[in-house]
Amino acid sequence: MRDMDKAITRIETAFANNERILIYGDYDVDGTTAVSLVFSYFNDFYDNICYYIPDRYTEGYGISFQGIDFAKDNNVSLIIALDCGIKANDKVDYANERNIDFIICDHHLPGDVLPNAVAVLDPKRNDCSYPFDELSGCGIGFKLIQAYAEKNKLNAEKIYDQLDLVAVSIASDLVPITGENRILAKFGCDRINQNPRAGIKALMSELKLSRNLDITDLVFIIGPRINAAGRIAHGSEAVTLLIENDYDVAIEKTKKVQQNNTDRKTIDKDITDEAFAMIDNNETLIHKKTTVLYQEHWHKGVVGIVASRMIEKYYRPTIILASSNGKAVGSGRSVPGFDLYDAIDSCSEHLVQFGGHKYAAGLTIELDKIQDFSDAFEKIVRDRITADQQIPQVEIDAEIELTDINDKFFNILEQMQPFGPGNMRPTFVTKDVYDTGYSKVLNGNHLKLNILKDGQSPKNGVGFGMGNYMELMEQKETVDICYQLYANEWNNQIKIEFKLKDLR
Ligand SMILES: [Mn+2]
Repeated sequence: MRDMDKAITRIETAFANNERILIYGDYDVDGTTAVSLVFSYFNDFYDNICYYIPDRYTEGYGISFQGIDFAKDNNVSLIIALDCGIKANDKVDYANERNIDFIICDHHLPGDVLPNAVAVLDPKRNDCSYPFDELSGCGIGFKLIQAYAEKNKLNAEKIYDQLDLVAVSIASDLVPITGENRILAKFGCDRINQNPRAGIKALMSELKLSRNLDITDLVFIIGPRINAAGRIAHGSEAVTLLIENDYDVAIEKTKKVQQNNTDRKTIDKDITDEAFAMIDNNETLIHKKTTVLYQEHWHKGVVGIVASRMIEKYYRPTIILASSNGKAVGSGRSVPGFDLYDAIDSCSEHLVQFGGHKYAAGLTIELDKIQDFSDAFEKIVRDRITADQQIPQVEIDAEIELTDINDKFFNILEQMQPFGPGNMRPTFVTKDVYDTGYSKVLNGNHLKLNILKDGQSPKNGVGFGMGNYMELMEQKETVDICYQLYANEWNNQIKIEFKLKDLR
């Protein structure tokens, strides 16, 4: 990777001169896992090292002046920035004026001019020929320690011990699980399931998770708990858990992480319910093509999560805003295919600032401009969104018969793991199946299916939250089902079952 030699040489000089090194990373899962990874690895043989995570609310995303002041106050002369810094030109200059060097390890798109750092590791640099562009921020941190170990002929096992964190970052940052990420994710999941670090083991024990975890579990169970620290308390709480070597201490720290997550869920649910009610009780809002909502008392740490929930229900481009320092700040989320960033860009005259990409964006608005922005955004979306983009689509990989579903078929499918963005679990369609008479709605509105197709033996499956489809099954002679296959372990027996995605 471009600049790797420079980075390693600078780190070796720091070790040789016993310089104080600061590991700096963002407050999200990618940032905190990256900091934990690089810190744990170097701290194993080098003591003069500390870490810093900015406060989400007082400092915001990326490298902050406060962080550099902290470094100066603590006699730091080298900062290794992870998952951020690629556009922090002014902060790096500020550090240079104070005789603090920077090594930047980022995976975001660089601007026209790179910061004046000792080394800038970023596979998305135009002049970097590294063959894989989609590493997570934590993945770049892994490359750094890997290069260090290689150059110094150190034990490779110690490097691989850190892969659990890389897997968590890959899952949570939603980078594609293709190429090198798929390999890192596979061996990272193996490490989590065979011999996880104390912090992750403690988290799994607190959650009573005894089964093997996959990428989906990392996205929905482990990731949110690490993330909750930065949203509710402080991102450094996640790092203290992930770098803890003592299991009993880790168990104690997990309790705090769990509490943060419970608080986060309560806040998130309260706001979501309130937002649903705002729309459902308003005829005009119900029929719009967009959702733009603001409440002064909403917590800005969860606006992104709430926006995603709104899309699940109303399926349209959504922006949720909360107040911050006299302005409205918020997060936008889009539906597949629709370019949210472009749409916001077209209304930018009403905004203080905005940034993001096709499906997710952040923005700041003056309070008295919210209505103007909301109207302009609605108009732009109404003009641009296609009919297809307004209906949830299920992508189908293949049409198969019930007789195709057997152990051998399933085992071959499982070899495609780990699944995730860029490598989704295959979705199948089987046509003309019918109820054996044993299908039913379970409490909580889940559909328990037992279906047949002429000449083929019956299969079991479940459709979560799809109990309302029972009526359709009873009306029609045969239905087409769309599903994914899973192994269901019950009474020490493994059964292949399908998870219903759609039915018609
Ligand atoms: Mn990242």
